[in-house]
Amino acid sequence: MALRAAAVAALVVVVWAGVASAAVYEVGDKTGWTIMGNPDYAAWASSKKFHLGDTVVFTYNKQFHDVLAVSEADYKNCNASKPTATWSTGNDSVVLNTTGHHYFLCGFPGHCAAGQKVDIRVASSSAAPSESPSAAPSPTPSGGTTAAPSPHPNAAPKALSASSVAATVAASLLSLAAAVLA
Ligand SMILES: [Cu+2]
Repeated sequence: MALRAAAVAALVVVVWAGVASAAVYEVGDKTGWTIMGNPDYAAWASSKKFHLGDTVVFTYNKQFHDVLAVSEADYKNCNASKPTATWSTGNDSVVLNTTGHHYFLCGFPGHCAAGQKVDIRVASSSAAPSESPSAAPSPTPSGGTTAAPSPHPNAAPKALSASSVAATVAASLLSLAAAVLA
């Protein structure tokens, strides 16, 4: 049972690390969502690498701006008449749950034409960086005549603070699971 508990604990850590790796991006960074100062949202977007599950946050004065999700054609033409979604609280989080382009613009007259529009492209999942488990050091013993290595619960990682260790944790979990099932 101890091994089983350790395996479950390791699995929880892996899942947690996966969730924690989803990034949150403030649109325009500290400038926010505005036309003041003519922010370059194309430059902002191209400076990021958006992945499935990431969140973009639009922060703005709702008296002067809003956020509309629009089609590619409406994005190009700054047509705010038929958005597919609208946000207007002034602090709106949008989860990027599909790959491809996500087009947003401000629906206030003239703002899109002044540059308050952003094209956020989410890379396809196959293009997302994935750490190869083979790159992580494996604690699995190689060779020897022992058929079933018996790791103890201490083999499970305890203090993990960075999602970057997910691959290592996954490798450990695989070894642990193999041992449990053996
Ligand atoms: Cu605006």
